Amino acid sequence: MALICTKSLLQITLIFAIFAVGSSNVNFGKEPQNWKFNFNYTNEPYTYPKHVQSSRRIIVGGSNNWRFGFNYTEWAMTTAPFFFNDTLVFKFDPPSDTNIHPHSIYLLPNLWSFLRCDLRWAKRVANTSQGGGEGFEFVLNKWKPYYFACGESNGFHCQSGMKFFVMPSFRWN
Ligand SMILES: *[C@@H]1O[C@H](CO)[C@@H](O)[C@H](O)[C@H]1NC(C)=O
Ligand SMILES: *[C@@H]1O[C@H](CO)[C@@H](O)[C@H](O)[C@H]1NC(C)=O
Ligand SMILES: *[C@@H]1O[C@H](CO)[C@@H](O)[C@H](O)[C@H]1NC(C)=O
Ligand SMILES: *[C@@H]1O[C@H](CO)[C@@H](O)[C@H](O)[C@H]1NC(C)=O
Ligand SMILES: [Cu+2]
Repeated sequence: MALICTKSLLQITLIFAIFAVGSSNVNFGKEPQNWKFNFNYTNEPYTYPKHVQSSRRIIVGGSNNWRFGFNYTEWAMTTAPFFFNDTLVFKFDPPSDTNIHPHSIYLLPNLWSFLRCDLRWAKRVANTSQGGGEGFEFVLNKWKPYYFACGESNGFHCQSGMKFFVMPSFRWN
């Protein structure tokens, strides 16, 4: 449910941002100093502070990498916001004699599948061998929600925490 909250928050933030842009016009006469700090219509309609860094490379799970028994929903909530063109790096060892429960990466089609770890319409983006070495790279290059999950053991890994949701934000620079 925290997930839905995160999503709603994003939407509310977005709506508020749109509203703020719309109303800044109206308030221009009343609050010029406020307007000055946030918007500059003499330049481009969307000129925001340039404090946000350019495309990042984010290791999914940090030092935990992509593994069983870690809660990636929590990780994603504490790591958010994610931005357009951020690269997610999934690191997991390929199957071997010592690694008999390898992982993979799937994209689930919607929130419903995500919540239920229903892999029936999921699209595999990386097989069990593709997370080795420097890891598997996935670029967030569309403005859409991404529902990631491990597809192994018939959804059991997903249900145990190997799933997370990402909605890339605009980067204003
Ligand atoms: C707005 O943009 C113009 C042109 O780029 C610039 O000269 C001016 O300093 C900007 N004003 C503010 C308040 O950022
Ligand atoms: C994202 O990366 C693509 C390809 O490198 C580039 O063409 C595009 O302008 C980038 N978009 C943003 C918002 O940074
Ligand atoms: C995983 O995908 C890679 C790249 O497409 C391919 O070379 C490899 O054979 C696949 N491995 C398995 C176990 O399917
Ligand atoms: C992961 O954390 C989220 C948010 O705290 C929680 O709702 C969810 O039940 C946790 N998942 C597991 C498998 O523990
Ligand atoms: Cu797994």
